[in-house]
Amino acid sequence: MLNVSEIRKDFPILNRKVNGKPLIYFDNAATSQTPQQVIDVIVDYYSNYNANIHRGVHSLSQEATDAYEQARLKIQKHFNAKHPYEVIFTSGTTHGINLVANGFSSLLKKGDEIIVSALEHHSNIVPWQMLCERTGASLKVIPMNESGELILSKYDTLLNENTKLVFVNHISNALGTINPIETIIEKAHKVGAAILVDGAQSCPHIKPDVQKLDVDFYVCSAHKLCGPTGVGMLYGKEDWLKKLPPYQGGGEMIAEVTFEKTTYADLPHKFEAGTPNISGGIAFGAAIDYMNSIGFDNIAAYEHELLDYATQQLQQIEGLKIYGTAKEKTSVISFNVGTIHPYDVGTILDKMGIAVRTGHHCAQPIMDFYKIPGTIRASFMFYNTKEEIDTFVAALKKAIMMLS
Ligand code: C6P
Repeated sequence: MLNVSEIRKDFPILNRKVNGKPLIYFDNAATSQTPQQVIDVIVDYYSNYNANIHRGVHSLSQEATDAYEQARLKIQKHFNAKHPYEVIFTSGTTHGINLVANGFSSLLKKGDEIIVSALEHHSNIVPWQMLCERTGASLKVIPMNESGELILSKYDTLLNENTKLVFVNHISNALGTINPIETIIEKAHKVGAAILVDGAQSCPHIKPDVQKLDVDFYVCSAHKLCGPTGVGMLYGKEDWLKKLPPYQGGGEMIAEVTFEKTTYADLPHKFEAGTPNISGGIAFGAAIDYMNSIGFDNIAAYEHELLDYATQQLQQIEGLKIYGTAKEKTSVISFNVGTIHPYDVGTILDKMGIAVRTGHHCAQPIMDFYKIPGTIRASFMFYNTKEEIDTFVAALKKAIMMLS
């Protein structure tokens, strides 16, 4: 059982007003809020030991390096990577996917096939299309059904000996569907394909075990799990990370540089060119500590309660249609009301202090599937409450009256 009123005290932003009304923040799938514990870590870094890492002999640099590498260890432990050097700091999910897509440029050829799912965010579509353009490989798509679930029997028909890579998200950002990644990974491996799982939406709700999943690459962003923006991680199995060439050249990623030839640093530094987001990396570690102190089982159970409660309330509104009704779903509700434009609803809700996301959610193929321009998306975290949902539903009814 979560003590939500105590938890809410950790989040200073939840005390503010927006347009004169207490903030109700239901845009967590875009970015989660940051607890004081994580904010303090960032302030402490800039107040006490701001310095570049892995470079200086001086004390500040060593303190910063130690804290940054401690964060890497926390992340390794959290995701259960076998080695710390299998954890690459990135600027976020998008960066991690592009790093892998770029690396595969030299490993794919014409005739090779890669598979993506119909439920992907643009970040997990466009880099692979660019990879296909560079290599001549072709892109196949696992289709979805009306409920927003992937049709796995169709996945079976796409897999063959030419399949080199599969990309799928763990949880859809637009619909909240939890994909059966265990099965998807197993099937990819049966034909010898590598698989990348986009964990941007799952990392705040589920604690994945990358070794148990046997996934080749797993990417996520810290800002989705109560950490700062501009930092994330790529997990890759050691063998794969050794096979892939570096993504960016620069300081930190080299062993030796001459004008004739440069040799690259070992993992993880081979993929970490330039000065990283040091405070962000350290705060990412603090965010993981924070989430674990609440407990992922507690988080999942409570958020499921919120999802069920909100779904029941919304279903009672005439003309309201929920998109994404998968059996396995996380706390995301995408919906429209009649022919009212989502943007108009979002704007009125904002006037009442309620933050939701409207639009295509960077998942245009999903919107095309349903033949809609976009949806209103409410997404909940463990610091939200049923009372907030009540206020949101009442505000939504008012908005519908104004717009009808
Ligand atoms: N989705 C949303 O409102 P970045 O921007 O790199 O941290 O994450 C990109 C990304 C990749 N995959 C999935 C499944 C995602 O949900 C996101 C980010 C946000 O849904 C912002 S567009």
